[in-house]
Amino acid sequence: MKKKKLVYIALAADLLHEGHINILKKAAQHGNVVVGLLTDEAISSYKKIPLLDYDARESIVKNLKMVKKVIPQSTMDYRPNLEKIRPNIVVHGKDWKSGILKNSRKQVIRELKKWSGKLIEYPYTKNISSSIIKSKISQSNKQFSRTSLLSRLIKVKKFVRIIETHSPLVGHIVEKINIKKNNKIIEFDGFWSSSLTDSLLRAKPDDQSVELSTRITALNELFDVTSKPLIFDGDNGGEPNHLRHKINSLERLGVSAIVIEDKIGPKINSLSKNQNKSIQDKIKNFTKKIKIITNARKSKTFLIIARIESFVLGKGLNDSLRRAREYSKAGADAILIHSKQDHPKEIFKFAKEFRKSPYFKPMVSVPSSYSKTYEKELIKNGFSIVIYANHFMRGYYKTINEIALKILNNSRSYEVENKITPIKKILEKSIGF
Ligand code: SPV
Ligand code: MG
Repeated sequence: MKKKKLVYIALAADLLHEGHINILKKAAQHGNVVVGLLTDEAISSYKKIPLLDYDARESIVKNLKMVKKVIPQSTMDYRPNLEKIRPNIVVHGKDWKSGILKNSRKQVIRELKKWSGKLIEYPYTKNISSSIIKSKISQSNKQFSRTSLLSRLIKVKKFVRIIETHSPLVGHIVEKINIKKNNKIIEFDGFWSSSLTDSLLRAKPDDQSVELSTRITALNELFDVTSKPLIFDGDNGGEPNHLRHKINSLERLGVSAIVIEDKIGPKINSLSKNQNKSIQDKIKNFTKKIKIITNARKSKTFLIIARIESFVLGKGLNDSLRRAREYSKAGADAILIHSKQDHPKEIFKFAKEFRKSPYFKPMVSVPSSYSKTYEKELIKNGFSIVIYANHFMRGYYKTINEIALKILNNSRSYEVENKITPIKKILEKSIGF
């Protein structure tokens, strides 16, 4: 009997639809189908993290009657799997001739030549894709799985990039903006709700005078027009007796994580020069707050990020390491090690030691003062999250001042035209609403 041909097809298969079935049926007509199921890491290297994780997707795909076998494909480079199984045929939708997968296509063709394999391309089934289904779902329920997104991203991405988002408009821009570098999409993974910029937006100092209810109303508006995860700056968590209720409100809203800092007394922003009145909390009291949050949250995917202020308050490395260990033991899911130096030496020293600890947890960096530090240095030193904490607000403040002065100085608005977005563009669909 003639041996059946081996057919390879790579799929994400997040939300299976008739398009998948159509192409699998076609693939099965050529021989035995091996699905290279894209791992969560592979998918999030070029689009959003899948709704269903690898195991869930695998259990669905391997039970389809057209599929003989499922193997993981862990990057967008098909070659390692092709080399391993040397299929006679690779099946793919036609649409990868242009766009982000163009290069992968060329590589596949070159690779198949080595053993006279063939690439067969079929037109995509019209008007259906996982992205279309997801966008329909998310339009009807924006909170859908938002809370858990950050904990999943930390697991599948080497590095998570978060940026301060003080308004729905900023969120709308952050949600959409991206660049292509080395065939990968580089984008912001989520939002930072900063106490500093939430206060500045309301022309108030960063001293907790903006009520939580005001900040929550703002989050609601932001969540109305976005789908990425958000980390909430919870200052020091406030009154321990109220903390449980705050956590319930934030989690229900769809917030993914709260950062609480180990300072008590009058709130003074960590980047302020004068920290004389800042008092660091006792480890015992702060770990109590962490435990209140671990007990209050409904799901472990709502993360607690403990923020250590030892460096800001001149306490040094040993104190920060002791605190990191105790906060981690108490249940913190990640550690934000803050610094206001203009270089990252102290936080890198911390990272080097903390990485050896049995209580190690993912580390978060806020490089506001050490802004010359590249992300790749943070990654090399073991950080998994970066928060760009205030940059949009600082840009906004500067631009508004410049525009106001230009109009006053020129007694007309013409001179500001080259500093601002043309009305036409604002009304275009790409920016417009
Ligand atoms: C914030 O953005 O409000 C922060 C970070 O807490 S910092 O301003 O550096 O304290
Ligand atoms: Mg703050």
